[in-house]
Amino acid sequence: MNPTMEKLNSTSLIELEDKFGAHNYHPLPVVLSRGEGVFVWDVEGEKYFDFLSAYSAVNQGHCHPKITNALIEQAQTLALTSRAFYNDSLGEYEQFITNLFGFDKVLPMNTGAEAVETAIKLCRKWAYEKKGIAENQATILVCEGNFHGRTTTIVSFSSDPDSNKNFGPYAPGFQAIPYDDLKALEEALKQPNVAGFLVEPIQGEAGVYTPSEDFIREARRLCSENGVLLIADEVQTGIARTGSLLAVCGNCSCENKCERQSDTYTRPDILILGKALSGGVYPVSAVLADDEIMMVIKPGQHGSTFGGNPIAAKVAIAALEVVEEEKLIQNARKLGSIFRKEMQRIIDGSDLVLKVRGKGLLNAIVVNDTEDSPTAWNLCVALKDNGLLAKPTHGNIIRFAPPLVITEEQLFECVGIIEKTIKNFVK
Ligand code: IF1
Repeated sequence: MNPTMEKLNSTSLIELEDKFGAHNYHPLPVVLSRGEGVFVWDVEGEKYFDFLSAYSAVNQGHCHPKITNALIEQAQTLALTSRAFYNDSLGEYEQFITNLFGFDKVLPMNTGAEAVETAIKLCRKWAYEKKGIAENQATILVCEGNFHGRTTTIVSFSSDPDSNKNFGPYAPGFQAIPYDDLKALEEALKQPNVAGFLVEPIQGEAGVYTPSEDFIREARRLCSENGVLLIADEVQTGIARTGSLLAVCGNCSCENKCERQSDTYTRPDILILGKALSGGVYPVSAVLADDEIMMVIKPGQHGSTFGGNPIAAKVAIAALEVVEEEKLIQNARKLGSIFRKEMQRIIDGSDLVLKVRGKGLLNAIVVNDTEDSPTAWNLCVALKDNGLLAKPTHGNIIRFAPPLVITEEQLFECVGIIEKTIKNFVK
């Protein structure tokens, strides 16, 4: 950056992005320059509660010292070797994460979408080489309203025109069924050549849709009965966000160190993690599975330049240790139920908001207006003016997902900001 360039203000920085950056986002009009814990500051020094957490990548809070130190130390030691050679961090990380989540092996990648693509390739290869489905005939079931990333294969099975219009031709081999519909799943599983069922335990982007209590557990039973792989995309719901280590843990909260054997835990065949796997300081994602599935990929058949790099390995260990050390699971569970109770109280006294839904500290409110109305957006701008940052997901739904390190006192302060903003809001 030009050293003489005086510190630009928010308006000038927005103009720079507008002039020189692709317009693939429409950010809220705030320019952030610092983050710490649950707080972020804009260029003018205004302080905000972050109620988006970079879409649940910053569960451990912004710039968590333990995680950033792991990043800095490793970056000053050995940053990238490629997988052409071994390195002294990857094996330790692989042992750590497979023990923690209870799978034989992990395939390390970088972004969530890369991990989803990896899971799709793994499922298809397993289907041809182990299940005996004829080559190129495998079908993977997905859910309407899904969000699994933005690669051309993944958007091929999106039901959101914003995600896939004019990005065709679309990849074949996917079939969508309604979310949280066990009858539809049971029917679809009767078809030949079904290899897997890719599902978000809670649909984040679709508007934080929490399915019926038994959906994932019954989906597990149906997939097992039909020899189909259950593929859980926990990129957004995982790593303590929903008040359990994984959303598929159901109501278990690691109080009893269940090693995920508890009866409320639904074990997927393939587990996909991302986002908070690094606490938001570095792109780290992972695909976990047992040998029977993972070993179908042989040397040279899959990989990536940065996948499994030493920095990612050290950062991910630190990020996962913070979850345990700071009891983020228990905090998300406790404060999540307080938050929904408080939001319900506010909703009961206002006709601006229809409902609140979610699990742990992944919640959303439905604004009482049409999807294409500016109301949710305008409410988020008003929240920003009152010191809290959130952003609408689909049209009239506002996601509320603070870092899991938030304290009860801070949560009540945020409830106060939301209540005041709703009360004073004029459509
Ligand atoms: C954007 C949404 C959230 C994800 C699940 C895989 C991925 C994501 C369940 C891919 C990513 C991000 C992408 C980001 C905004 C955000 C998002 F609004 F797009 F849908 F969180 F809900 N599976 N979600 O939620 O992970 O490749 O991004 O690392 O694209 O705008 P990624």
